[in-house]
Amino acid sequence: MFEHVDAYPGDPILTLNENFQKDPRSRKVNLSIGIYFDADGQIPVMHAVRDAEAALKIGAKPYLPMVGMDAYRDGVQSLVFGADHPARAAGRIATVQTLGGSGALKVGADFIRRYFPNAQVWLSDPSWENHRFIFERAGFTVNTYPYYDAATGGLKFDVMLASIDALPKGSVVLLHACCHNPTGVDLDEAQWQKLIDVLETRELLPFVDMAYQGFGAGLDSDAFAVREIARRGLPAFIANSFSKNFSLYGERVGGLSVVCEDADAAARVLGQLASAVRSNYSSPPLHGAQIVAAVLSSPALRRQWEEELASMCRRIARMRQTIHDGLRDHVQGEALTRYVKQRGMFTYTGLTEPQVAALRDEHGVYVLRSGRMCVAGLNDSNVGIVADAIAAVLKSGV
Ligand code: KET
Repeated sequence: MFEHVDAYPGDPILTLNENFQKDPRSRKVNLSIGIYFDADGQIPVMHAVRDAEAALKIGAKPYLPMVGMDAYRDGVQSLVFGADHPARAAGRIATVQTLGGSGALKVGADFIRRYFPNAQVWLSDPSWENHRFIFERAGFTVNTYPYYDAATGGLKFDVMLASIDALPKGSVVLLHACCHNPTGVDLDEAQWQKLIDVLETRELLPFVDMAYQGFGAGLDSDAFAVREIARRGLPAFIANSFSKNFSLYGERVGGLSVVCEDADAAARVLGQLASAVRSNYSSPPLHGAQIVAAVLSSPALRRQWEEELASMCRRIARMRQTIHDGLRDHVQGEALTRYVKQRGMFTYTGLTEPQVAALRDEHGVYVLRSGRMCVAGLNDSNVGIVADAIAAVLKSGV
């Protein structure tokens, strides 16, 4: 019956993370998956989350509505767009609760495929590996636009812009709102404005993935592109996730917001998103949404959460500086400064596949095959091991 089912080669991120767990070496270091670990190498339970969870009354567990919990959806909108955003006031945004950022991408992809069946999708080169898997599985042809400049460790903005300027009308352009995964290289505000001009004049459909809000320049600045696109009246899909900024990975808390031309369109879009949810998994889970809604709606918990998130960012910045300093004698120029220049959880190290394999096999240091390092996995106990391991691998000439 199943002879034609081929073996799954595994996922470049999740399978590597699972292999790390099975590695018996005690000095191993996990810099593979995009998870924030604290100074002790643990996934933190944020105090705001703990307090919100403790205050939850254990009660009945009804189904949530297909679109999710109202207070949660309102929390998503006010965090992503800002509480007073004009698109929100106009009722132009259709928001559903989703199974993390991944679920938002999938529900959005299915919706676009249904209503815009001829559109193709363009991803940055490179992008989060799962973007391609999600959009291809939803039936799209997936292409790439130039993005990362390996020579400078920065952005090829002009080439990127020219390439997007040549896309057919109605193309779906996947953008990272902030803390680009895997490169850590973002657009600045002036570049976003130019890109939004092109999206508008070419009538393209931006699909913005915001999985790291708060890990770049701050909760509001990180949402600049999203808010500007919505303010200027472009239609847009926004996937957001609370996996990282609430440290709620396994609760699967995310949101999909579709910015529409008016409230009437938003109501119809919301209905079809509900239908997409119903025919997939019926309705989203309760627990994580209760926690996020409680934190975002309580001024005291929200303040506490923002402070904790800011301190997580400070720790990442300190680790960026520490690994930079540790590599100073072994890595030169741009290949070194990128450790402090690139933003968010990741640095695109430029290490080659054989170097990555040597790091893992000989030193127990796990980074992705692409050379992406999760700097949020560094701490005072392992950063020296990692710097020494990279130095040894570079010296060995593999
Ligand atoms: N978008 C991006 C850009 C992203 O990096 C992730 C997760 C997600 C969406 C998914 O978020 P979630 O809410 O968990 O569904 N990235 C990390 C984990 C993973 O690959 O699933 C990572 O890149 O390591």
